[in-house]
Amino acid sequence: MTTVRQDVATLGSGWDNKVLYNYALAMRELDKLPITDHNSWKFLGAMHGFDRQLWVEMKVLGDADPVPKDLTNFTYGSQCQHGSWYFLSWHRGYLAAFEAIVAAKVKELTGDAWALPYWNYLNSKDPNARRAPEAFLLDTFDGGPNPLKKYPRRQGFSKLQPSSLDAFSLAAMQENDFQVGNDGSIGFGGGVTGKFAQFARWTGDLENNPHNTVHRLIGGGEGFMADPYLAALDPIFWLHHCNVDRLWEAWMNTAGKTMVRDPRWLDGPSDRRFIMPVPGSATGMKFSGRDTLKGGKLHPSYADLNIGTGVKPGVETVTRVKMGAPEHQSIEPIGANRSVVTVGGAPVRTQVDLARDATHTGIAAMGATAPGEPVTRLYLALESVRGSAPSPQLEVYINLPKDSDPQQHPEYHAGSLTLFGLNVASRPDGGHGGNGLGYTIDITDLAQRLTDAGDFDPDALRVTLVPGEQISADKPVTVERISVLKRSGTVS
Ligand SMILES: [Cu+2]
Repeated sequence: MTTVRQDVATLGSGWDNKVLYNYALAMRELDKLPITDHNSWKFLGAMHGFDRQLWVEMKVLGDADPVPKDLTNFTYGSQCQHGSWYFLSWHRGYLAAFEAIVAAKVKELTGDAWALPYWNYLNSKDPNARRAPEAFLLDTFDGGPNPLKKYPRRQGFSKLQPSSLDAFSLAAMQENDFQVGNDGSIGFGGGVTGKFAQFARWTGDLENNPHNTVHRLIGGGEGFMADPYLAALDPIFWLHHCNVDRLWEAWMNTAGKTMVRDPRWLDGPSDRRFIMPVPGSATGMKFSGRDTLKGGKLHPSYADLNIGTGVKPGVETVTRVKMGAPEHQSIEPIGANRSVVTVGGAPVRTQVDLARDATHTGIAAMGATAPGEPVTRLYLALESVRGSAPSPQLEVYINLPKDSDPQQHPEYHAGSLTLFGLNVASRPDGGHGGNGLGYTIDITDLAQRLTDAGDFDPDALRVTLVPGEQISADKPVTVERISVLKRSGTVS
């Protein structure tokens, strides 16, 4: 790839931003193509997720529009990979295909070269970083409607407005390992799966935050970005994912980070290949994880990997103790609750009974820093989370005093989850039998603080789930199991 992806904020405002002007120009043309064309706006969007009835309802598609078979038989359509270690590699291929098709159109229309820009929304040096690039908010373009604002977003949307507890940060960048343990329940990149799965099981740290959060902050309850079936139709999707992809690239280039080398990741999935359309052709391009890494045909090039990434590629800056090679670390469940938890209109409490000795040794080794010493981290795992809303928000507290208002006690807040794709992952007729989603929340620092304050009982952990956006008595969320995981390693 010869073109370099740049920070959209550095390219000018409004339609003076030439890259976004050309983007709008190309999208207007790609929108004229029918969904049967592999280079059409609709076809590209449907590759992420497709539901004919919903698309007709949302007036994306006409009632009688013919839909190509290769969209509905999972060849091209509904390919997006979430809740698994393929999340980052699949989306990298998806970005490359989209970028190539738009760039070819820009070239044809203007003669300009074009690369997808990224939205650097966590750039702490830019006070306007959270504002959407202006071109996505303008009503008109070139005397007509603005293609970059074609589809609905959260009401009144003009910038990302996370709540004070929202998981909107670069915390994920501190994790040192892409995947830990046999199933990858813990790690930067998501859970292990050998097979194709639109929504698999364990959500990786980066996918959880900022990826999922930003989808909800843009989409709200009514916008396309909140729903995997519609998200990729919004042109802003691509600038968001471009930044997520850049964060992965920055992470891989940082000393002390361990990228996965498992052949199942490099060459998988085992049951099929990922496939992307190419400009002006009906024949697709197949790829696997290997192609997305340095030296591979889908490896991108970014203008900068430092600003707004929370890491300094090339510089040894270990902010968190290394726990040894991922394959030498272990993950052990040290307790679980006893029944399914249903969260509707109000906070719900549940108790996780802990194995006392395992908890004691776990807590004792949390702060280890001397090389060769055993070191642990603690995680809260939420398994098989199900519901019908597309991206509900769930707040998680531990050891919150009984009958107290969670809002008044941020000191017990363990984490905030955006359950992006919950609707798709919970469908029994979906690719994964409605298994729902899984999350792990790092509670090491909180457990340490509670221990220091004498408020951590090694026999039991009290967990409170607080409903946020898109959760109500009518649209509840259920959590099959809540457990505590102890991750053990050796300081290295
Ligand atoms: Cu996404």
